[in-house]
Amino acid sequence: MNNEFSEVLNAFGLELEVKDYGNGHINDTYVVQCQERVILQRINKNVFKQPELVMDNILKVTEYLKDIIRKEGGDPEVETLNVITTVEGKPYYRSSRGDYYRVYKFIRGISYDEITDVSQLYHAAKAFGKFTNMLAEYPADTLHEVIPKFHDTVNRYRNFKDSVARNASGRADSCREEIQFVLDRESDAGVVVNGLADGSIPLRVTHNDTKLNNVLLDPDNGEGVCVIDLDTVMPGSLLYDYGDALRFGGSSGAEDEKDLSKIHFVVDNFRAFTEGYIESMPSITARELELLPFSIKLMTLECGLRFLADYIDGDVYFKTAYPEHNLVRARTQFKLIRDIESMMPELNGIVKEIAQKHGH
Ligand code: ADP
Ligand code: GN1
Ligand code: MG
Repeated sequence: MNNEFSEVLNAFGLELEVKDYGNGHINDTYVVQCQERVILQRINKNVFKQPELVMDNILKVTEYLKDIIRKEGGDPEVETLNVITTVEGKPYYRSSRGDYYRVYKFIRGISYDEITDVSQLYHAAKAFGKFTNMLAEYPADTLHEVIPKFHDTVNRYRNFKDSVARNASGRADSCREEIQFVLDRESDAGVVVNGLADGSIPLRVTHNDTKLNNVLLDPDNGEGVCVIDLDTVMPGSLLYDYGDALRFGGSSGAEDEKDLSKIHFVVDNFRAFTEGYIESMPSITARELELLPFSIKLMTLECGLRFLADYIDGDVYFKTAYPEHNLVRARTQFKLIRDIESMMPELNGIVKEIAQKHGH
């Protein structure tokens, strides 16, 4: 174990203790104090400029959720994240190197990086929908905007154009077609941001990063156990959560699949997720329902342009495994968008049908 880890574990009172034990004359005997299983995370300082505020949001939201879960007869130790504080009672520890660490109780569950069965989408949707529904009465304006304008697609376009103009990596000329693809769709960018501004779309407490691997599913019965990765919980629109989940979960392939012939939007995945989401989010409004299919396109566009901007910036934000990684990711998003665009009437029809079934 490196020194940084022993310093951090010590701060959380989690140091592994090994002591000589007993007075045997033959063997060497030790008593080992093992701790419960926990998750230790170093918070990304590049992404989260003020980790204290991230932890403040997480504590507020998880304490609130625990109360609701308890009242509903659930298990608050399992159905939401539980922050373990330092011995001094702080929800994070700043190491001597200046890094921020936090510890959560370990929750038993599977985090799927790829979909292996369509039921995973149904159960993930129920968990994400329930998460937003439980927070429906939480005062959204008491939460910090830890990444300002995170899903403000209009602002993402502004930043994208700045990245292209700056061309820090010199890569812009190698992806003119992809840049044009993004620019051609700029008129979509304002739909949700403007709806939030004029009140036609309700401001809610949202998760904002609803990849399938951010929900733990029960290894035995496949049901949703807990929504995790709460770093980006902020005021937002439910359309961000629904759209981003299907950006990922609606794809037939990995986010970084190089062979684009393997990438298409899967209607069965869409149907399963939409069923689960509408079922567990009874307070969804008519305008939100109407925009569900559009939100998938919007969030896929936003994510694609973020990958492309990062490629042009020289890979400064997302972790990459090889030089073209961000460009490959952007291309899969754009392939999906073409598919979604051609399927829009069909997707709208399916949402209407499911919504009616649930009394909307
Ligand atoms: P990132 O922001 O890098 O995606 P996450 O918070 O999602 O980080 O954590 C990464 C992975 O660690 C998750 O996908 C999940 O597999 C696992 N994980 C995170 N928190 C817990 C927890 N409390 N219990 C069990 N596994 C967890
Ligand atoms: C990041 O942290 P992770 O891997 O769950 C990103 C999301 C992107 C996603 C794309 C804070 O999510 O916004 O949609 O990658 N999170 C942040 O895979 O930027
Ligand atoms: Mg995650």
